[in-house]
Amino acid sequence: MELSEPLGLVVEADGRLKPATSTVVRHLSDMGGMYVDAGAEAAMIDAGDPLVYEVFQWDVPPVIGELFVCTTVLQPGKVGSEYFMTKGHFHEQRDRAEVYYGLSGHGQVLMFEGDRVEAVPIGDGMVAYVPPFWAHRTANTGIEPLVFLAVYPGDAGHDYGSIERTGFPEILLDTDRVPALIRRSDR
Ligand code: M6P
Ligand code: ZN
Repeated sequence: MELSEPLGLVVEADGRLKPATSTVVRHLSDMGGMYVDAGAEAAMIDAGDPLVYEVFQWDVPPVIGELFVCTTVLQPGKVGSEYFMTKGHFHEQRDRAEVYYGLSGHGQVLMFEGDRVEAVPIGDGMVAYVPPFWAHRTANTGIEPLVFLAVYPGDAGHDYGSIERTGFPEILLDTDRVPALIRRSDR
């Protein structure tokens, strides 16, 4: 397989990566049942199905040694009291790590492995490190779009299945304007 050529990329003021070879657009209806308040989710989908996030990616050959580069623009908002977030995934190759570099906005990267859950802040100039084996998702706790750049190995892959089935063990809720991680079983 041919490997990538040297390339320069630009993150535009709105967070779009240029050039990008693939774009993911996720509205609330694309996240089927991921928010804990199913009633609020259904009402928001009925009322116009808001845009939650977009990913702008420079694709590379999916092999060891290459690195995917992408930006995510995650809108501000809540479903009930749960902040807008990405779907979240494990890497198909579980032992592949990832780095996030925050460009604007305010949020947290939620990670879990086994029964452990950690939240790392992300925002302008902040770096979050996702270690091997940890599932990861990002929540926007601010009032403007959260923009971050992610870099991850070419052969990592995305495994959404287990998150779609069981969710994260803890969710990030707005409690009187303060983000708090709450055990799903404690609600
Ligand atoms: C980051 C990276 C991407 C991921 C995106 C959205 O930019 O981790 O690989 O696709 O966030 O997250 P998800 O795929 O979980 O919806
Ligand atoms: Zn990842």
